[in-house]
Amino acid sequence: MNFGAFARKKLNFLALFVLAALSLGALPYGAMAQEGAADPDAVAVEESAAEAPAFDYYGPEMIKGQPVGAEEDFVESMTFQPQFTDNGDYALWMHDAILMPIITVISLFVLGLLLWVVVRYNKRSNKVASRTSHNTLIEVIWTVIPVLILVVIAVPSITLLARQYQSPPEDALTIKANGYQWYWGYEYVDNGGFEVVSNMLSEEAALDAGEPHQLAVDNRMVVPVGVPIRIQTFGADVIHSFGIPSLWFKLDAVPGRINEKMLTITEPGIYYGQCMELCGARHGYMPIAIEARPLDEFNAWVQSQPGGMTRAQIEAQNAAPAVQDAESAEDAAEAGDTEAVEEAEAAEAAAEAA
Ligand SMILES: [Cu+2]
Repeated sequence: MNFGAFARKKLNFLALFVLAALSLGALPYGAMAQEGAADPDAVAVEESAAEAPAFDYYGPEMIKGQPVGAEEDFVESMTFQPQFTDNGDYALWMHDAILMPIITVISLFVLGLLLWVVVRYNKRSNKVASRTSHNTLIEVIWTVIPVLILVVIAVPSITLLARQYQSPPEDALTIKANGYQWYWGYEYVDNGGFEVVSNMLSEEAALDAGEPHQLAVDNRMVVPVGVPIRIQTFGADVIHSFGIPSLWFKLDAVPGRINEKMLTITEPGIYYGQCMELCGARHGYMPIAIEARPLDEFNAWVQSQPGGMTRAQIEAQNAAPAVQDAESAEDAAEAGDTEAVEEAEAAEAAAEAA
């Protein structure tokens, strides 16, 4: 095959590719639609329902991360949700400022080339076919320019990848998200170990509360804002995936192992996500709802939970027996008990370390 034929074959392939991409783009987006119309009466309903727990949960006016239906905003429904983490902002910038312009320019350029070839070099307008098989200059150009484009994309791409793998700091707050068939459980490992079980609300209950059906849950995952959170995921039965688009967060929940990733949310609000790994019959009905609150409000919520303790309370509790040990051992030392003196020293060291 000479080079001309090769190039023509390549162009045919590109034409097919462009056609496929165009037809994909035209698919209706109705499947993603959510019925999320906010009902002002529903706020009052939620407020009266919130009498029993001491904690006042956010109402639907605080919803910040949720998908938008095509009938609400056609353009918004096709693009990313607004982002509420630093990684999300960076990724969105990379998409909007780097990837989309490059994709658009390349697509239009290739389309232009195709049209030019179709019009200028068809059988009718080009009776005598060219026998050119090599053109060194063009070959160098169509090798070097794509390489440069890839290098330009690689810089922010690898930066984003590295940022997403950043380990949480040692004092990050640990919350374990357990995937069950078919609901989520949130274990507050650093706050006394209680688990919040979170089930999807029925359509009626969700709409009554002014929240979108299939995203609203009975118990939200409450987390602090502006604090690094160590999210650990675990699959209790099969593989699930803990994904929240507006927080640029997705992590598989795998049986028999714990995955870990850092999450720092920048604004208080409600953020919706879903299980993102096909996990069985009710995979589509195990949504995630995160309620991000300032740290003091998060601590108040923790204390409203059975067995929930803030970190300060846990630290105080851990230090207390050590101090007691030290005191009782000092008494023993006065009585001449050498074993107890050693114990006292160990306890003091432990208290200092705590
Ligand atoms: Cu699942």
